[in-house]
Amino acid sequence: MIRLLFLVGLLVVMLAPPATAHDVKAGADLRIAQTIAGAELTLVIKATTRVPGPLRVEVIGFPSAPTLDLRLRSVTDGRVVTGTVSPGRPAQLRVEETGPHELTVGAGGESAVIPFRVLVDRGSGWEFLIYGGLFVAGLLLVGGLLTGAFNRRGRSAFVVTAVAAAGLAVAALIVILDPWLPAGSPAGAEPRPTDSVLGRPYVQRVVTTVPAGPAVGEEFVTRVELFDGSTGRPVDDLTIHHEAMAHLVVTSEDGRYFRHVHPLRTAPGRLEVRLRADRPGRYLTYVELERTDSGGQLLTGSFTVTGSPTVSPDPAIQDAAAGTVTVTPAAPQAGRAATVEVATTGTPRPWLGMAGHLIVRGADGEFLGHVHEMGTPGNRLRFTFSFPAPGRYLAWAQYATDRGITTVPFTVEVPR
Ligand SMILES: [Cu+2]
Repeated sequence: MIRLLFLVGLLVVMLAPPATAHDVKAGADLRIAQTIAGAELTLVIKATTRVPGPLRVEVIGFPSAPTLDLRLRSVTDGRVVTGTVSPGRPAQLRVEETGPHELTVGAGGESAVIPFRVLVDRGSGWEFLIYGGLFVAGLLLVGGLLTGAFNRRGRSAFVVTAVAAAGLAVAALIVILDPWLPAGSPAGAEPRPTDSVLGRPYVQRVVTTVPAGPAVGEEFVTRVELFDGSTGRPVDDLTIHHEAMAHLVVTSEDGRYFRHVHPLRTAPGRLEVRLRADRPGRYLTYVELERTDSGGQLLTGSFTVTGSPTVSPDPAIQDAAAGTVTVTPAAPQAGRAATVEVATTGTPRPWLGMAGHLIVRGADGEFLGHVHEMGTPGNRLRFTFSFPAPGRYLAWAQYATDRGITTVPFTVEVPR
């Protein structure tokens, strides 16, 4: 009997609680990277515990952020509250109910509309068994004591004690099993079919610039329009993926220009970011995103910049200083894991949920890879990366410190 109990206990411990990736949990902050007014920042919508109540919004700048104008609208009843937020000065916006909301963020003539849901945990729903069990046990314990005191015959006292013990056992069992029991959906959650395991259709994209064919040195808007591959309707169900609605990598064909930015949602299915190019030619764009209940997707595109190169090249795209990057083995084999170590200047702090990012592009632009650091021994970032085929690769390691985001560009040759 003891062996059986031990076996059951072991099984319970071994069965991990069911994990659902990218589920917005009540009680968890929502972190969204945005590139706005020339700044790279992360907006933090703090978890709410009660509604009506205040919703706290913070901003972290890499390295700085402008004051952002906030406008929070409840989709359910149209109620609007406004405020401002800057680093170290959080906003408190009053929310009246759970459910869908839109947060409009504005600065420097740009604005983004971020759809999200205000969720409040309702508990697992099994509490009634815990409290019920304890209540019954307590009641019967008192009853048992009274019965024992006034009744000489022990049998009814035994029954009462047994029921009390059963109540205690149920309460204790629920407490122990709680992480494995299905949690009730939080108040304000989107009603979803539970059997939607197939995912949603792939996204088709159109990348354009405003104006079309921008000139070197002139600010322009890169616009990404997302359409559902099946219906052709705008895709507006992006989930937060690595702390952003979408990650946009823009590189010149020669790789001397590199930007990793987080475009603003200016309309349903439309993402925009302002850029300035420093050389003419073809630019390649890569969008990393994830639809609700679907996997991650990588979408590619391109645009052309006209004019002649600017006099001073971009300081962010100089080659890495000797000794900054170590690739092991020095001549990596195609399809085999290689280790890339990058010496950092300053202590990295989390950006997009990680200490470091490595983006690798094939010389012809046909391939783009993105991995995260695998442990940071001291002021070094360590990545594991498998180059898919022989050839020349352009790579950029990125990390954030108090001084902002550092990009370390380097090239890797994978021999035949
Ligand atoms: Cu990103």
